[in-house]
Amino acid sequence: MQDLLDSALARIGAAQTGDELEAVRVEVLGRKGVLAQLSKDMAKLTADERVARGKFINASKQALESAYDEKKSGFDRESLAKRLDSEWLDLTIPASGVAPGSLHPITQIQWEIEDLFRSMGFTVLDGPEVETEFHNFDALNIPGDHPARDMQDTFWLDGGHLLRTHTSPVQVRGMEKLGPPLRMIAPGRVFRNESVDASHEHTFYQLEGMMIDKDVSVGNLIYFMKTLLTAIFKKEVTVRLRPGYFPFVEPGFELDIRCLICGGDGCPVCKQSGWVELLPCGLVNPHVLRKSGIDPSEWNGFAFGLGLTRLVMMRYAIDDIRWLQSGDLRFLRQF
Ligand code: FA5
Repeated sequence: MQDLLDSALARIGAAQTGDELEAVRVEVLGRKGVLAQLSKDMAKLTADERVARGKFINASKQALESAYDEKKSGFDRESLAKRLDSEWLDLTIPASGVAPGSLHPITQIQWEIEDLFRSMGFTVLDGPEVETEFHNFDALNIPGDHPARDMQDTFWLDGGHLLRTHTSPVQVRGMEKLGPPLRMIAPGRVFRNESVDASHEHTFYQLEGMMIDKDVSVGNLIYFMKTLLTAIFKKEVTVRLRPGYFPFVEPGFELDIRCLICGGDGCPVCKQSGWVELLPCGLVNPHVLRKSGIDPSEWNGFAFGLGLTRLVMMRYAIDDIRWLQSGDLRFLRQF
C-alpha cells in the first residue's frame, strides 16, 4: 500500500506540464485510481484492520491532494507569468494614433483680437444668441417697417424673439449696463436665413466693437481699424473705405480688404470683384445713444462689426467658408 502511494506521489511530482498533471490526476484520484484500489478489498478485513486501512486511505487522500494542489499551483503561476510576459502593457506610453486637439482657427483669431483690444483698454462682453427684437433692431434705430430689416434675413422664434442677426445688440446691452465712457468688444455667433455659398454662411462669427467718449472722431476709428488689421495680417494689406449705410451709424463706412485668396484678380470668395467686405463701421448715430440713455450732446463714439469668419478666411487663404463649420478633421488638423 505504501508503495502504491509512493509511486502515485512520484508520478504527480514527475508531471512536466499542466496536461500531464491532469492525466495523472484522473489516474490517481479518479474512480479507478489509487484510492479506489486501496479501498477495494475492505469487506474482507477485520474491524481493526478496516479502521487502520481507513486511516491510511484518508492520510493518502490528503497527501495526494496536497501534492496535486502544490504542483498545479506551480503550473498556474508559471502560465500566468508567461501570459503576463507576452501581454505586457506599458500604460505610460502615449496612445498611438490619437492626435491632440487644437483650437479652431476662429477661436485662435478671436483670442488674438481680444488680447489686442484688452491691451488698449477695451472690455470683452458677451451677449445672448437668442435676442429680443428691441435689442437686435429697435434700439439700433431700425424701426419695424424699415427696409434695413430686410438686409439681414432673420430666423424668428416664438414670442417675438429671434436668433441675433449681428453682434450689434451687445453694443446696446453694453451701453445699458456700463454707460459712458465705454470701450468694449463683443465676439460671437450670429445667424441669418440666407443661402449659403463660398462666402456666405447661415451661421457665422462677428466681432463687434464700440468706443464712447468725448470728441471721438473718424480719425480715432481709422486708427483702431488699422491697428487691428496690421496685428492680424502682420503685413501691409490694401484696404478701401467707402460710404456704407447702417441706421445705427452716421456717417457709416464699409471697410473692404483686397482679396487675399486671389490677390485681387477675382474669385468666388470676392465674387470676382477683388475686394472682400470685412469691416463695416461708423460714428454712432445720436438716436442710438439716446435710446440707451446716453446724452449725445455730451458723448459720441464709433462702432464696428467685423466679419470674423471672413477675416479668418483671409488670414489663412481659405477659399470656401463652408470648411470652417464642416467639422472635417482634414481641415481642422491644419491649425
Ligand atoms: C452688420 O452686421 C452690422 N451690424 C455691422 C456694423 C456694426 C456696422 C457696427 C456699423 C457699426 P453686415 O450685415 O454688413 O453688418 O455684416 C458685417 C460683416 O459680417 C460683413 O462685412 C461680412 O464680413 C460678415 N458677413 C455678413 N453676412 C455674412 C454671411 N452670411 N456669412 C459670413 N459673413 C458674413
